[in-house]
Amino acid sequence: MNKKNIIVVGGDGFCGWPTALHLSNRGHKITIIDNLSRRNIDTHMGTDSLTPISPIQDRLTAWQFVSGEKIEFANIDAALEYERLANLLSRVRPDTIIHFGEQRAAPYSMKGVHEKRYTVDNNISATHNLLAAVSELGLDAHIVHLGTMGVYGYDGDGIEIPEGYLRVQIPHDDNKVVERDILYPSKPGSVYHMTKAMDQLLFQFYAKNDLLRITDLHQGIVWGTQTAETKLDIRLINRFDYDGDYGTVLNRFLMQAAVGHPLTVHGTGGQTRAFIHIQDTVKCIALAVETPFQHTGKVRIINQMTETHTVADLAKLVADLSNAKVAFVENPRNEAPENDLRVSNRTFIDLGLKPITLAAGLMEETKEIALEYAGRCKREKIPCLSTWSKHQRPGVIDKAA
Ligand code: NAD
Ligand code: USQ
Repeated sequence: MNKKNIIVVGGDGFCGWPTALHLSNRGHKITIIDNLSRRNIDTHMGTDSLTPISPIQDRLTAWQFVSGEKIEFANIDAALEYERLANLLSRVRPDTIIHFGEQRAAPYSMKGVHEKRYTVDNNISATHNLLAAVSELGLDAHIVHLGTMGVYGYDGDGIEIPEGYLRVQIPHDDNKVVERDILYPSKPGSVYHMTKAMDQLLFQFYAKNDLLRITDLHQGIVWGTQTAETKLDIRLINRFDYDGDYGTVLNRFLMQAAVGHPLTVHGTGGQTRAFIHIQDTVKCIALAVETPFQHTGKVRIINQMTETHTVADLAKLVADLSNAKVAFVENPRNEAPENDLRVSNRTFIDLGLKPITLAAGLMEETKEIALEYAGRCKREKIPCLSTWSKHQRPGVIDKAA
């Protein structure tokens, strides 16, 4: 395999850190860029990862100790420090850039005007700065971006969601029909998801105008915590978000079961979502990076998910494993109460991905993470207090009921 020179933007985060280690383990040269904003948001909100994550310098020292590989780190804000970003790209001259460096929580992005503006400014500027710098420096770097399934929306009409594009037929004069591949219509459900929809247009423009090679991975909700590499030393442990803003649904249910808290199902729990285990996330990204990708003038879009479930089904699965109670709480989000979801994930399956199923991985996650670190949970940080509009109520358990 051709060893690559890779920059990982957002490489201190939940997906970025295990990806950086996995690619380093596969022999690629890795440089992480991260402004540590995710850690700073935790400090500001009084929250913390359920797992005890080490400072970035300790993480890097531990990785060199266990693997013999050195990962470079630069504390750069990709949204605000264009010159420093461009200087680093110019010095490293990467052949691949993986872009995780965005504010990624939907509830955080809906908390208030500050968080909305921060999410838009941070995410759009970070993406655009990267694209502009690669173009300006004339780098032939493959940009791999972590997008989201949520850009497609959840219409629930049973159509299989394709990988990014819809082939449409447009009736034309003289009874002719013109065929086009168009971006699947975006229907984002939060300010955060909206930034991912906006990223798509930035990618389209730079792929066409500046001939940049771009892969956009539309990822589902990531669950699980550890990968083969993060298990090698306690200082490498991955983060596990459980609070009402950053915790995602399945990891929250596992944590709630471990601390004896009812599982907080929003509304009826009829929302169907796409999921992927963190170990499959890192494998998919390695496949995307290592598979040759020539410029075609078109962004390559791949759906990165392995199974779909309703929220209520997830709660039942976790409750059956743990005897936890299920609480149906007010839905603080403006989302369809129920939807179908069928998604094509043909590209990664064809490239050889053998997915970890929920049924196979849940028990290990419960024992090794949720129960192991339950004592670190701050129960007051569990409720989802961020509402999508002023007319909605937080997702808290009604004590009177
Ligand atoms: P995370 O918040 O744990 O990691 C993001 C990292 O990027 C953090 O370390 C943060 O400090 C850094 N960052 C943010 N803005 C930056 C900036 N301006 N400059 C430099 N660094 C910056 O999030 P995650 O869960 O690892 O998600 C990574 C990416 O994957 C995100 O873009 C997210 O939208 C996408 N994604 C995540 C999930 C999921 O379930 N976690 C699912 C689908 C897609
Ligand atoms: N939900 C509950 N109870 C909870 C928490 C959430 O019922 O305690 C429900 C939500 O209302 C929603 C569903 O679970 O219907 C998923 O919520 P989530 O917080 O797990 O996921 P989401 O907000 O969609 O965002 C996460 C990541 C984001 C990523 C996205 C992928 O935070 O970065 O882009 O998953 S996707 O959903 O496929 O777009």
